[in-house]
Amino acid sequence: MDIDAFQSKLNELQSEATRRIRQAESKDEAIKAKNAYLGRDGDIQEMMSIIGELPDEDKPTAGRIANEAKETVKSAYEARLEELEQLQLERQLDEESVDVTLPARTPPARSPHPIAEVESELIDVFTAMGFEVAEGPEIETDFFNFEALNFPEDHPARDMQDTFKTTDDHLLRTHTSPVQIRTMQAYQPPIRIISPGRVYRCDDDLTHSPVFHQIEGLLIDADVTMAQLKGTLRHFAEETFGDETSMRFRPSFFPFTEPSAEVDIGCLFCDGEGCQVCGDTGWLEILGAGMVDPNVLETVGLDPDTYTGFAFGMGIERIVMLKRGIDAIRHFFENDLRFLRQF
Ligand code: FA5
Repeated sequence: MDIDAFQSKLNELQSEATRRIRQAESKDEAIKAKNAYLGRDGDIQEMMSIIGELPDEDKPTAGRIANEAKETVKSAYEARLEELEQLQLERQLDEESVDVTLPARTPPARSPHPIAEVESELIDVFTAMGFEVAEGPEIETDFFNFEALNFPEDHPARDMQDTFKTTDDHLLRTHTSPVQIRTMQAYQPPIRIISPGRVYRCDDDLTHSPVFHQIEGLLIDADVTMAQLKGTLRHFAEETFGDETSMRFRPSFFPFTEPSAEVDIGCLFCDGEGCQVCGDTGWLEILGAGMVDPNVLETVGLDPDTYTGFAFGMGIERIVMLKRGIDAIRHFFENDLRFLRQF
């Protein structure tokens, strides 16, 4: 082979190689095409071994043009890789492109959780009567949850509220009544507060949950009477359950009120006739209440000869269940959308 034949063979291979590389549709195809010419057994690579057989004076020219051909093919290969990457990116952008003319996605319709809804209805009823909202911590000390409320240590009255303790002195509050103590310590009478919030007890059945909600009420002033307690709760019952609702006070016991009462409303399901829901009594228990015990007033430094007061505490779940006809308390805490979407 002479230098002219060498050159024309090389030209032929170079244009073949660049054409194949430019036509490659993928990175793999481009690599394959490049290797067919520049790889160890590639056609252009093999031309290098022929250089040795050329006359001495042609060897430098042959070496130069062979290297130039290799460089040209390599450049074509690199350019094609870049093009392929660009194409791939464009294809991806095309697929993922946003159609700005599409109508906007509207967020799904939301509604408050039934407990939050009734809680805020109850807050409206009491704030309209002049009560203010007060809050307290859910992790309480034994002092605020029990001792200051006249539950002596080891007294059987503590057994009424099965308790989650976190340390010897700390517990998850079992009722909202500790907010009474915190408020009386912080403010002078007249005091008129309601305190909604989460409370915890080691309970679990159809009508009792380990976490539930209460609303506490407290009114302290000179000459507060039980008649005012009854009037306040009667107004609450009428606003919450309707004007025709009947109500009764039954004597009861709470360590922090004296006298104490459980308050029932006439059964909403049978109009007092007696049914399964009210256990054939015609009445449904909705809250505990009473006149603030003088011992409690003394503990917070108020003179029981000057001040009197009433307090009440109700379970919110119980009220929602009655108002909305819900048969098991656990529905509130299961987050089942089939339940929640009904409200
Ligand atoms: C109390 O918790 C008193 N602190 C209420 C009170 C306040 C009385 C102020 C006097 C003065 P009791 O343990 O009865 O009382 O609970 C009040 C209400 O919470 C009950 O009527 C009931 O509706 C609700 N309740 C009690 N335990 C649970 C529970 N595990 N799950 C859901 N609701 C509950």
